[in-house]
Amino acid sequence: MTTTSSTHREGYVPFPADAAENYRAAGYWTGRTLGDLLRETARRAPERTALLTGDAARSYAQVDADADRMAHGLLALGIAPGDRVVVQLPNVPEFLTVLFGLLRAGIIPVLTLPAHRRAEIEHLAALSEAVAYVIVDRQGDFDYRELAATVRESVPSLRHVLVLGDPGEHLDLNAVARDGDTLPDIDPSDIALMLVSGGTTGLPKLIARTHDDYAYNATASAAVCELTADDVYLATLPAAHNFPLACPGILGTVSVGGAVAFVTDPSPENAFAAIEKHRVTVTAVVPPLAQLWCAATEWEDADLASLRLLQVGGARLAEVNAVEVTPALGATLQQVFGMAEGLLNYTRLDDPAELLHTTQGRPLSPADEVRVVDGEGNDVAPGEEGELLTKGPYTIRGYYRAPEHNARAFTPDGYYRSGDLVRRLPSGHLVVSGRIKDVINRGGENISCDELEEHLLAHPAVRHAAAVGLPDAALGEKVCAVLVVDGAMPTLAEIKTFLTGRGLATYKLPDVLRQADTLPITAVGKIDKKALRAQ
Ligand code: OOB
Repeated sequence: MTTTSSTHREGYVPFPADAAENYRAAGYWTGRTLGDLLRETARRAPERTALLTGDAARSYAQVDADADRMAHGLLALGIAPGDRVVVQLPNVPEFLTVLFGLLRAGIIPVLTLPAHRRAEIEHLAALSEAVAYVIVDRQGDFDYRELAATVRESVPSLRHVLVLGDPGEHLDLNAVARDGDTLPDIDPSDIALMLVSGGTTGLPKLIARTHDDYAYNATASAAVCELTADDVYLATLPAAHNFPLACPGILGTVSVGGAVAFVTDPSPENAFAAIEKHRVTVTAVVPPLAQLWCAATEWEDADLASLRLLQVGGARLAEVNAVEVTPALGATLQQVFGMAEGLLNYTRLDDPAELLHTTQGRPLSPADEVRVVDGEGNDVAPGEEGELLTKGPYTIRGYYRAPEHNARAFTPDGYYRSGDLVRRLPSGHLVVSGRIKDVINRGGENISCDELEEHLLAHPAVRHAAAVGLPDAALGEKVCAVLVVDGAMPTLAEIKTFLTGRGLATYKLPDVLRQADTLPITAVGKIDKKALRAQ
């Protein structure tokens, strides 16, 4: 017997009833749960490979049974449907069993990234009132068991720590699975899982996604990427992130009966070996990794011929880097502009090269509503820059347990204010031109960091570039360009001449140049401007 805890709905902002009805009537929401996606494939194609691990492979029938056993085991521990469980696993095959086990039990995974540490985990565990925390024993020189012991002391709701590997003082995850009879009925409009916001200010927020909306997110994305049962998806980015999880990622691949493989280390050496070994056809990366992979084809000799689609997103991909992808890796490039809050934009596989290289795609769904607005909230003229506002069948109406923040982050009529600056082309494709807050105010002139970075990256010596504002007594802020270079560092005068030659206005030219060996990155691998500014 299990009882559903209904506390999980406290602080959840549901879709309005009329919108939900429309999404169902139009067929976007099908009433399938995320657990059903796996179940349906397992029934249709039990013998097909679901999971490619180091040397073995697991079929859909096996993974389906593993997930059921995990679900029964978790419930037997006294974790109830509706309870929240913080999951912090690297890209290991067990991620799949734990995820589907939780989903099948109606227990809500709070999907944190391996790079999160005490500040984030404590905050997310406390906010969600999590009852359990799933970790791996250690990775590299970091011991998650110690982190868990600390978090347990400060978060009283945490009753269990489940460890993959040597459990130490905690519970052994591998000993949890057990047989059982019936699993709880799951309401597809209920919360399936929680993602963590990639927000650039303050502590991360929780993004509750329902079965209905997230199943649509994954299956519609699979359709746009033309995924089939013959595809092999490599989870290169941390699997807990929306992009590799459901865009179309792991869930999209499972829905069509393809195979999933994982790598914990996305370096070219390691990822290329996995691509060759598993005959990987699709994967997703962030722009700095795409750049590294392209460069690495010069010295790595793995066979990448199986790769048909490289998805790049999470941050702006500069045109100079976009054009390199297909010649270097032999795969079609797809730009993906997405957000854990919902809206996904994809370039389509048959888009002309110009659009593939210079835009961040167009909305996934015909039901996505996108507005581009000025500072007063009025729609800008077509083609003009403005803030992207959005609502739709897979975009949240509010963050979890964050009423004050929601009052600012959503319009009264339910649009999410993305904070992203975009231009919309006649084709519907969006060009991301920056973040509202990622501007430098130099003596009253606003300079978009993205724009300046794009120009800096066009310089042959510049591998990575980040523009940040530095406090300045006279100007308020001055422009600092931090560069990672190949070979000799250009001088400030050379950079100014180069940028002027590209037609950049004088007030946007850097005042200061700094060289760095590497740029700080976020948990998913984007350039971390906040950390850079702090430096
Ligand atoms: C993805 O999701 P998040 O939640 O980690 O970050 C969302 C933010 C967006 O609001 C935007 O500021 C930025 O990341 N972003 C991009 C971008 N894709 C995301 N900025 C410029 N160009 C792009 N292509 O990052 C995410 C979620 C699902 C799929 C892909 C990425």
